[in-house]
Amino acid sequence: MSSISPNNPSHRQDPFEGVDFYALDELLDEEHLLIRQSIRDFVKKEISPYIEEWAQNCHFPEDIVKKFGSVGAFGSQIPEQYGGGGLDYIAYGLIMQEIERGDSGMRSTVSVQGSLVMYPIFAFGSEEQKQKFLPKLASGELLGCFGLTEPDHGSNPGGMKTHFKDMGDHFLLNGAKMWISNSPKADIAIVWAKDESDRIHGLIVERGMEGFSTPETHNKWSLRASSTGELVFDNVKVPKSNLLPGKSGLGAPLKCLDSARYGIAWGAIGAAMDCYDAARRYANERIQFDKPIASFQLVQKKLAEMLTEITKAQLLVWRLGKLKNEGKATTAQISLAKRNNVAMALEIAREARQIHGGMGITGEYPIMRHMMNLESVITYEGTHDIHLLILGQEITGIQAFK
Ligand code: TGC
Ligand code: FAD
Repeated sequence: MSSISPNNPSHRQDPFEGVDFYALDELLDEEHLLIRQSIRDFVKKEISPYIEEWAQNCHFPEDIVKKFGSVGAFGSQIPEQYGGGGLDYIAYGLIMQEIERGDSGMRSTVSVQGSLVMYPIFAFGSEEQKQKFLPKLASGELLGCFGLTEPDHGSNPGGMKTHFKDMGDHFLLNGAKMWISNSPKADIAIVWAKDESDRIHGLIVERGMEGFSTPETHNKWSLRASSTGELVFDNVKVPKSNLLPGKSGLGAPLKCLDSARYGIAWGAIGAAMDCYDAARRYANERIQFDKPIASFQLVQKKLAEMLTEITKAQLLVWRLGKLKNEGKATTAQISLAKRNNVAMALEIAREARQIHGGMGITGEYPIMRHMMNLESVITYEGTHDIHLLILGQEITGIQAFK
């Protein structure tokens, strides 16, 4: 690939300063503000100058993993004794917001590692598993992935076919997972599979185990700077000590998804803020009919509606974060926020793209990249419609999935 240098003038300047129309910073404490600033600085230095080229070239920069580790982006909500940050859920949300302001694919890497790999090991793992894996995952020495989705079971993971047999001194794992973020580069995979009684369990599958492969998924138009692939298990011998002993059943992976979906609700605001900020600047600079396009009412309408929706979304996640800190946030509340905020961000990306006219389709601006990324974000971790049905079930008491 071509050389990537921040000194190359084609590499994007990043003048972003935040969006806070309702003085919501007053709801954050000193530590939250410091964490947000340090991640914002990190994104400006380590992601913004390069992201366009990574995305254009479908390149996942493997060295970013240790850099994320060094800035405390992995497992901020995991206790410090295991290498995590020991921080609250507002801090976790702010980290996701700032990283997704840089790129949704970068945020994917971080939310998978923190919420879908470290969290299940922390919540359902043995003490030995926690000691062995969590500090290395926190530092970025190890990269993990989470295998729930299968080729024939996406929205309905309970129908999964991946299974394992008890062979006495080990388990024998067979099956395949699809659409797995980080998989081609991951050192370990948290794999959800059925035992001989059709009960779902989590297994830690390690790179190098015979019969385990991770083919990469090519030709994506979305999350191009994130590495996506399959997990294939062909008679993989998994040591019994690699089974997560603390919880079984579909509720175990769904509990991990609660944490990751919560992070996405914050992250989507980051992508929306970046699009809004770029559109606001562009509207003031771009002259048509001898005036800045910002002087036209239709452009002002777009900007005013963007700011309104971002502000509503910010209030939503702040309250959700407080509930999460108190252990009270429900799955349906998280669904509402993930669904609303991702759709909001996608709509803002589309409107921002229009404000940029033809320039909006180029890599000179972050808009089209965010827009294409958000097409994955609105699908993974439960599609837009699945979250609507989770809410429908909460409201009516009637499940409409099946
Ligand atoms: P259902 O019968 O509703 O529930 C099965 C069992 O699970 C329990 N449960 C939960 N437990 C803990 N936390 C939750 N959030 C839970 N939700 C449900 C439930 O009580 C029940 O327990 P039990 O003891 O009675 O058995 O399950 P269902 O089969 O009807 O499916 C429900 C549905 C459709 C909502 C669910 O399967 C779902 O959410 N589908 C969407 C699938 C999804 O989100 N996949 C995400 C894959 S990972 C990913 O996309 C990562 S992208 C990462 C990135 O790059 O950022
Ligand atoms: P389907 O389930 O086939 O859905 C297709 C359409 O049918 C959707 O519109 C859906 O809303 C609709 N639909 C399905 N069921 C119903 C119903 N009952 N009622 C109404 N409408 C319905 N998975 C992982 O396990 N780990 C990962 O790390 C991961 N990373 C991903 C990264 C990317 C880039 C992408 C695109 C996906 C990733 N996924 C991952 C998979 C993701 O979670 C699934 O794509 C998602 O859950 C939807 O499953 P599906 O693609 O099979 O769609």
